[in-house]
Amino acid sequence: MNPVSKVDRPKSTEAFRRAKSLIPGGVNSPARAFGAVGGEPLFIQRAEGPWLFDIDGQKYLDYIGSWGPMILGHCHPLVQSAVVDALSRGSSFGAPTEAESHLAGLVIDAIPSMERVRFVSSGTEATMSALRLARGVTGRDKIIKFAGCYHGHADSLLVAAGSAATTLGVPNSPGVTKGCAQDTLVLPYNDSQALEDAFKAEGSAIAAVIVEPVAGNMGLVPPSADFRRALRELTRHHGALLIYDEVMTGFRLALGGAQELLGDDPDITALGKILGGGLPVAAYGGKREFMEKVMPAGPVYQAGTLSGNPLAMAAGIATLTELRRLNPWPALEEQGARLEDGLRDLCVRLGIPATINRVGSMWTLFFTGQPVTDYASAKSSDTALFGRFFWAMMDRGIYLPCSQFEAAFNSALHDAALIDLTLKAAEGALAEATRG
Ligand code: KE4
Repeated sequence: MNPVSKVDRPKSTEAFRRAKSLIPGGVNSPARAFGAVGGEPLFIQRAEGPWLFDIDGQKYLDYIGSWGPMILGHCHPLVQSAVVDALSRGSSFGAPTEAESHLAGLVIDAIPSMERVRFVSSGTEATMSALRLARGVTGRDKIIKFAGCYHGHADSLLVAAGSAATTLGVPNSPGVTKGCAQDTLVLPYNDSQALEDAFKAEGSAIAAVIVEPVAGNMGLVPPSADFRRALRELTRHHGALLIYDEVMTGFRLALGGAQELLGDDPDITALGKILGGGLPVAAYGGKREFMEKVMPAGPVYQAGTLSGNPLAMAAGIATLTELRRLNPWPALEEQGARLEDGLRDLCVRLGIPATINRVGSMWTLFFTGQPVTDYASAKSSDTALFGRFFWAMMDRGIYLPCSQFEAAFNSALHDAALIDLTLKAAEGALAEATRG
């Protein structure tokens, strides 16, 4: 029996035991291991629309959506049929196909700052390649990232903030060398002054600043207007490239992502998740002057056996085409606001210190009474309470992200009835989680 849950899931327990005998930690990505909330992960049998079904026959309303991709819901018929149709013609050729240009055209139409785009197979590849391009274009070595932002597991991005004085990065994983980390400066998110100071000190050595334009990896933290202004002005003034990591926000916050919603104009953008509709597709792209430096057009090397994979392209084309037709963002905003207001009312009524951050269909309920504007304030949250709330919601059939420091994702199928179902579950779960 899972010590943190009131529901017995014997098949998941056995599946996890077997998985741990074969796969490190029993999972193929640490985010799924439930380490931050205790207990053991559920093994999923199938999904449909907004629902997940585990191998013990339990049904859950899905608020992770594969960590973002499933904005249309699971098993969308148009995506399914597109992939099956593509599969009938073969799964991979290692040669160009017209589908790649079709999806590239949809991306470029959606995101005006992207005049050229290169497909890869994961968000990590996209951000790693964007940084290599920025270093290749500028001839500079240093990059700036922000504490609490996650850009995948490329070595130069697995870096924590070093001593505050120097902001020089230190590895935050074994295997990342000091030599690699030393070129990564880590600053507080939303801190324009720190950014200005870093450029004053190192401006001529900085190749790029990479940022989640709306942060989802410390929980949901929106950017201040002043921070966004500083990002664009300081990079432009010092000749560094501004990289928007929209792997999570691309096509999620608007068809053109956070940069459309906020009216921003980055030099390079990284995309992923929704771009592949659940299949492995990611991309980086930007101004033609920069992208034309990518091999074979230019000297900056980047490659991938399954980049532009026909099945993944088909899923992406179907997803973006349906998003353009459906235009789900007004409803995602309306239902997101309904959920935010409902959760806030519950926490006030129950006397629970909480902060809810939301942008469109991305949100986080932080168990802290203070505003959450960066990683330090996010970490003031009561993560033990979050763990109890997570399992109390799971036992009521609501599947939330398994960490206080992740964003939740509504799909276009999370309608008013499902939001109300969520709020009903939350009322009981909050009361249970806060009982002494
Ligand atoms: P992938 O390499 O996991 O496809 O993408 C890395 C990445 C890059 N940029 C942003 C803004 C991201 O959110 C991610 C990956 N997000 C995590 C969830 N916080 C994926 C879940 C996981 O690691 O299993």
